[in-house]
Amino acid sequence: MKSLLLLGIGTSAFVACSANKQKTVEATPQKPNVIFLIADDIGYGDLSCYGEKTIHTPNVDKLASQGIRFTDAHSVAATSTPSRYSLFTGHYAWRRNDTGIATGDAGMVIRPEQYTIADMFKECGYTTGAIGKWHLGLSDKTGGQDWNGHITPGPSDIGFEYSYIMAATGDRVPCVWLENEHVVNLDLNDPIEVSYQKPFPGEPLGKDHPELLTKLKPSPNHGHDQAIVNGISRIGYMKGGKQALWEDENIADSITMKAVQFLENHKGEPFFLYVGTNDAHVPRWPHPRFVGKSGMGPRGDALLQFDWTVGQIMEALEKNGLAENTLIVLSSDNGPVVDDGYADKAVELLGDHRPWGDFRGGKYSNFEAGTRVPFIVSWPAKIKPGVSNALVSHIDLFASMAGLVGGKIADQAAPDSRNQLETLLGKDSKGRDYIIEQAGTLSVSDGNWKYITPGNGAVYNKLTNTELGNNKEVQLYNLKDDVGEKVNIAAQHPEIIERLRSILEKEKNK
Ligand code: NG6
Ligand code: CA
Repeated sequence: MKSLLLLGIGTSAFVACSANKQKTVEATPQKPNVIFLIADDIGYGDLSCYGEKTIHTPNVDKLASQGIRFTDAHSVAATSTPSRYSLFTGHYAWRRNDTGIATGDAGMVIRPEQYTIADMFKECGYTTGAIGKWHLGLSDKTGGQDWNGHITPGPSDIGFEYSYIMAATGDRVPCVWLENEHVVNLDLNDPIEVSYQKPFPGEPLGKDHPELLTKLKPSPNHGHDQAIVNGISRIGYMKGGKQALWEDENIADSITMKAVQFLENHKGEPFFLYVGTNDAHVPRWPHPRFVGKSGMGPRGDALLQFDWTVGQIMEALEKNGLAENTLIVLSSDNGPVVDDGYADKAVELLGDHRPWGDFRGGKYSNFEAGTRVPFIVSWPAKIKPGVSNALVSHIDLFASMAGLVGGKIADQAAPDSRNQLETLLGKDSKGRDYIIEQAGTLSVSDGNWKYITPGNGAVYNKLTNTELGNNKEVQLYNLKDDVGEKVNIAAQHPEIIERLRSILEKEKNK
């Protein structure tokens, strides 16, 4: 309701939603529940339904077999914060200059007055929840959190009625769960302090005390050598809160359990649940029951753990009679990375596995593997299973979900999101006419042609072994003939470059 009021529109959004609902009543007689299951750093080739023979993810495969598996779907950006920002707001993160990878003490990137997909669901009568990875900042400003009190503004100010989240990432402090904006299990006699500026005297750091790193050590020269939590050094400094610290091996269990609880608690009403898994982000320290199961070390085991989470959620839906009328979107926030900073043998044990499938690059890259992610939409009551090659972007989930539930988005809200519901439900096989991808620079793809704007960024990230796709020259690839973006044919096709370049210019000037 907030943005409508801010925009000076008198009608309540709920009324708008209900009024609009009448129009869509035929298409959606019963409001479906909606779950977004967003993996972290899981690539196109990391799920067996996408064709790699080296990994076995039966639960995701089952979801794909009952829904639509998309082959040309994209996250908005090749890292988490801008990707999730855009997913929740329908606003391209690159329109702002403060949506880069957030620290654990960052202020909230989405401001309370901004209209989000959760606001929209809420106004349409949905119960809303956010569980797992957040990475969108909290409180009014960097360092503005009261970790020992109510951390506000937070998820509840942008539409999520319930939240159980980690503030940022597994490798950033504070390593605690926040439930409804309060640290879980906090002992006020051992208050939490967090800083990204300077260490706390007396608190050992990974860089000085490798002997205390009993679980994982950072990869050489790859950061992650500050606060030590549970035998793993992280990014940022932290003090206190011993009783509240998460156990790394239980992170997936906690997220899964909270997700299952949420859907059980709300089975009698329509709900929207965002689940951001920690798998397969670093530090990878899966539960012992997955250790050694993939043969690929902790990264492969974390993929199996992700698959387990998916299976548990599907089973809980089944048990509670919700499976038929729940729409699940399963995807990843960005492409895959093998060594992202910890010596977890992910490189050594990768074998023939190709997390990026046939695509070039990976997380952080302008090349396709940066944002071409797994994307499955399942809704047994309505969707005929299949595979779709339509061009799809996370940016459209907001408007498409509004289309689904009869939500009304005011003009200025979610400006970049389009209603692509027909595509998501498998009734349209084309999808968008173009998408914009964000990494070191911006790219435009129409599904056939991909134009990467010139940029001065590094060509290669040695630490993660990623071809970043930055180039001082214009790049143009024909994705249909050259899906691996091997041959830059910019010189041969100035007219195609001009067409894609002008699309981007128009978008930038909006
Ligand atoms: C990088 C981290 C990386 C990961 C990433 C965020 C270093 C050297 N690397 O800065 O490990 O945390 O940020 O990943 O610190 S994301 O998927 O949440 O965007
Ligand atoms: Ca990520």
